[in-house]
Amino acid sequence: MNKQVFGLIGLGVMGQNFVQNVERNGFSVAVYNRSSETTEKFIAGPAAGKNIKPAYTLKEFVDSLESPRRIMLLVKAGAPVDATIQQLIPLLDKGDLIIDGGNSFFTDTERRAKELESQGFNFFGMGVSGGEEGALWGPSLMPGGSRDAYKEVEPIMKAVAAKAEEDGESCVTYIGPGGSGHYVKMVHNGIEYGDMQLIAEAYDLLKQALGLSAQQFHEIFAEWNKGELSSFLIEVTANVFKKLDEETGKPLVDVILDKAGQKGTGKWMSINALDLGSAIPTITSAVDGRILSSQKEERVNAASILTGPTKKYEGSSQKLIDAVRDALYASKICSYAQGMSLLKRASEEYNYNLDLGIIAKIWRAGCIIRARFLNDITNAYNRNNELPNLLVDGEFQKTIDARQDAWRSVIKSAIDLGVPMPAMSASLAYYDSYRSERLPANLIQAQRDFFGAHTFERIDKPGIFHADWEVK
Ligand code: NBP
Repeated sequence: MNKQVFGLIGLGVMGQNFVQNVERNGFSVAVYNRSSETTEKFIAGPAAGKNIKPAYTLKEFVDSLESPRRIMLLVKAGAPVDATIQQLIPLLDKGDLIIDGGNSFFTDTERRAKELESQGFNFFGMGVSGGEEGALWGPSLMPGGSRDAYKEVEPIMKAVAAKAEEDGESCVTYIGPGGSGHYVKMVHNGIEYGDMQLIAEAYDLLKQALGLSAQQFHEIFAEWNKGELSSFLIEVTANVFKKLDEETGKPLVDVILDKAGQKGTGKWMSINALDLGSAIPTITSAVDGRILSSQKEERVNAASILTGPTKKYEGSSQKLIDAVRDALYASKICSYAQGMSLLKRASEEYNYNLDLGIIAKIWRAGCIIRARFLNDITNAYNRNNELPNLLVDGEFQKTIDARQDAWRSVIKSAIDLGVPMPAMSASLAYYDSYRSERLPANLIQAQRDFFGAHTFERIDKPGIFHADWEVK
């Protein structure tokens, strides 16, 4: 009997869509789900007439796959992944490959890879981005694990991944060893948090300063999507403003409660960046922005107590709209500069040997942060693979130079009007800090030495010094 080429466990929305994508690309598939009713429904529904074979026990599932087996898990991250692996192991042969395609935390992936590899199995942590549509029609895939094992699934992954518009290249590449695939996915998601917050701040300033309507916002974002900001998230934003609420007839965005949730990847990235000593203030501000938004009741109370400026914006509307577009682009560059710097730092710390230019390339299609500007990042790393920070690339430097007056004027307007722009301001402060030859850390070192004898270095000679700070 012919065995199936690819196995998938976990028929949630992602699993069902991913497996149809694999089958549509010519690979036979076996599926298993903990609850058999879901499998039955899937087989009778979307999988009907396709080369997708159901299994109702894990043994039946494993036996239906060709060797070495390629098994992908798309189950809820955390304990379900460990539980599924434990049930699978006694049924597998050495050399079989398990791929965890869920949003697992990278240290869990590191642990699982070590455990499974020590027992002779192959294990991959693979970031999958693009939501349910991406899973069905072409996601961006970030697989990390052993390079040899990747060869076993490379043709399948290349076939199912999104293809970049510019050159038709598949948005998947071997990322690196251990938990690197999930690490890169975590950074992708953190960058996504940054992008979303920056867009929301641009909207907020324009709304508060100019009182624009949803239709006007639709037109502005649609226009921005034709230029340098062209990206999935700007396109989504433009379309959001078109949707009317069926109950009230108002723009749906205006009736949505201003409380944003956060599932964890943005927070994980901020915590990890602090651990590695890599500054990502824009992305951390985006996480903070969601946290503050969720404190709705406190904010409503504070709004009746705390005061701010009462000024109205008096300049030209079009000038502000154009300046906000420029500020958004400059802030976005800074946010990506922080994300890429963190990847560079993590690559050194965890020996991932990441290729930053190629990572930017596989984010060009399929994933949530897909954007025209990712080509510019790849080009920057092609010019200099050792770039310490995107900001010092000649092209990005020119891009920011051309926009920095507008960027500063936008932040000034926000301050004058009392509109919070935490992520945009954090981007500008990052830029100003990074370009400062001298920061005020001399004073911090003096304070630390004063109260804790922490010592300091001097600008005029090498060595470690401590002063007696008592001035007689
Ligand atoms: P869910 O995260 O909702 O997981 C549903 C699947 O997990 C079902 O097949 C469920 O089986 C299975 N499962 C659970 Br819950 N507990 C289990 C256990 N103890 N043992 C075995 N199976 C268990 O589904 P999803 O939204 O499709 O996401 C799958 C993964 O992909 C997640 O890690 C998610 O973070 C990640 N992801 C999601 C998206 C997205 O847009 N949704 C995007 C990118 C990545 P059951 O049917 O028996 O309950």
